[in-house]
Amino acid sequence: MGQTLTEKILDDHLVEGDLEPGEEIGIEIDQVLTQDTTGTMVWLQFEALELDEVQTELAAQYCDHQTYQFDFKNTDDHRFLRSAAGTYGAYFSRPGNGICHNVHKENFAAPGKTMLGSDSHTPTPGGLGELAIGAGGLDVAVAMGGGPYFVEMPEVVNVRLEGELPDWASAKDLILEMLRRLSVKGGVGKVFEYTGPGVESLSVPERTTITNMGTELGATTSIFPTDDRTKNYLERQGRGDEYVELSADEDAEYADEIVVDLSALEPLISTPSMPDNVVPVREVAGEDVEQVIVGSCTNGGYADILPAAKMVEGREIQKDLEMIVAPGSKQAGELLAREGWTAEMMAAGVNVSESTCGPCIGIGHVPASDSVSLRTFNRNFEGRSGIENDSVYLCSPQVAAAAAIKGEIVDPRDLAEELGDLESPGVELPDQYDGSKADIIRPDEAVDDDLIKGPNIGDVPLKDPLGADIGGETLLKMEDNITTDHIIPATSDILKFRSNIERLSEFTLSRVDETFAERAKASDHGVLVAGENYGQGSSREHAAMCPMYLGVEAVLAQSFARIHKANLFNFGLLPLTIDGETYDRIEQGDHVEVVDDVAAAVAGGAEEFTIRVDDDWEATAQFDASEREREILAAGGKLTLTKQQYEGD
Ligand code: MIC
Ligand code: SF4
Repeated sequence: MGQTLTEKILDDHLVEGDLEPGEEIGIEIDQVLTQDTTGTMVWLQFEALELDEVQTELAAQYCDHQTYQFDFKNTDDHRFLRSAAGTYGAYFSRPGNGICHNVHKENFAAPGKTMLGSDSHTPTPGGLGELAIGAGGLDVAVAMGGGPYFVEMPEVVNVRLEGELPDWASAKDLILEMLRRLSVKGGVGKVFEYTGPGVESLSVPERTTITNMGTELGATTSIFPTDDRTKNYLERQGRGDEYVELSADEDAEYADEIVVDLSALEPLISTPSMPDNVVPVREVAGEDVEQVIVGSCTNGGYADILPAAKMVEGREIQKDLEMIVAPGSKQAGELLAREGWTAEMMAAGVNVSESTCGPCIGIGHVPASDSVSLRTFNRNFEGRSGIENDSVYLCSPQVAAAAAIKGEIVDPRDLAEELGDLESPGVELPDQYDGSKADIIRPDEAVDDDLIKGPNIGDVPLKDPLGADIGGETLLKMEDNITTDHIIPATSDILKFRSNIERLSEFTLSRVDETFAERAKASDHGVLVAGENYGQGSSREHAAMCPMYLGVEAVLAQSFARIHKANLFNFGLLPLTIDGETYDRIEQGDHVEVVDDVAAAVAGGAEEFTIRVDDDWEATAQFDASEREREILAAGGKLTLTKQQYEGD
């Protein structure tokens, strides 16, 4: 039987297990990526592993999320990251050089390679045939030390593309259509492999918009085959020699097939405040807009911004609205400037910003109260923009620019008809770009050979080995789809403590309940209860570390997001799956106790536990863990276990 492209790449990198859906496999990692919000912990953990240098083919550290330096903490973090990259042999991309996924795609992404990144949008280079997976920082640190990455073998789903995109529809509309059909949980345990005649009509930047936002479906990753367009893209980057032709075998078998006719797509939009609240733009047309932002790792490339620039050229954006353009990389920004597009945008009234994630996680350009913000980003979780009760819509650059011209949400097809002189901008790639100009310090140019830690950089918290008794007060009962942004918000006032868990933990779950951290600390032992898809969103391991630091011992949820569940294991927390009835019955404040000797049961292979609630009633909770995850829990976390393994060798 033939293989899917995913299976081929996994097979080439397999070090443990079989490619059977649901089974745990270990794969060798070629490249790793870290960024500034997750990277400090990655390097502190790497330091704790006491290795001399990075063991993967390539490691790259980016400074992208918070590039506005509010106080010394962030600048100290960036300096620490530079020193860590220099000390251990990683590439270092300076603040201002762009968002990790954009810069990585331009400079390092290569067909057929595997990559692990401490950011949930790591799958972006899947658009170039790289198999890239997002993970918690500790998994990335261990992979960087040469250890395999363990993941449940996903089901491979064939997304067959037919036809070609019509005028005004874009790659963003394709991924929004996937979200409309499948929801934010629709990709859990899956890889989306794009195939079919429609693939060749999409440029590499369009493909990476799609693979980037596969994360919002909950997918393990997404991938495209390679072809002349991939080759051409790499050649423009001066990396033509890295091209490899890759595709699935003709007789490959997929777990499922989804067919999307590109020619039937129209401009779509996600309405507040979940990426899968997708409707045709026409359904919400007429809504007043006060802010429009074009940028991010989803739509921040040259090929994404150029359509918006062409649309506003020679026009003026509405006076009661602000339009911000933040190029995803310095490369994109530099090319647009050289070709005069930045000047055109500025003349139209656009506020051109630095290359950063910034506003995507509420750092800068926070929307005004009670206002609508239209963004080309990938997430619109409530409060993520930096203000509670925000109203953030997600759309393509074309829809964003149309709103800036009109002052309200409008389908660009209708605006074109109204104006008479607005043409569909299409997609155009830049001419050759000399990659050496990128603002990256190579390992052989390193400026530091020792770690430089500022006063805000703390230690990695460790936990005791798993004991027999687990349980305590239900410190918080939460609903479905709780995001890591709820658990540890990423706004600048909070994120500045990312390297200092003692301080950061004070903000744990504060967006759900302001008194949580205080209560958790006071009670010392406790559990969390949640509905479906707990921990969706980011790879932020702080969302497991901080509850652990405050004394949470177990999380009982109806289901978990993949990366967050792995992070819970990594920090020694017990993830238990409960059914709807049990969820309904447990109240906040109830005392929940796991009945068995937990340490012994985990070691003995138990797949379920009895929980006793308030000494009054009992229920069964499922425990789905691999052999390796059981060992991690027993040791009190992955860092302790990995150190023990190194010492044993
Ligand atoms: C995000 O988009 O939420 C982030 C910020 O990029 C996170 C990483 C983080 O938590 O710092 C992600 O997606 O993993
Ligand atoms: Fe940055 Fe936003 Fe992309 Fe996360 S989703 S990497 S915050 S641009």
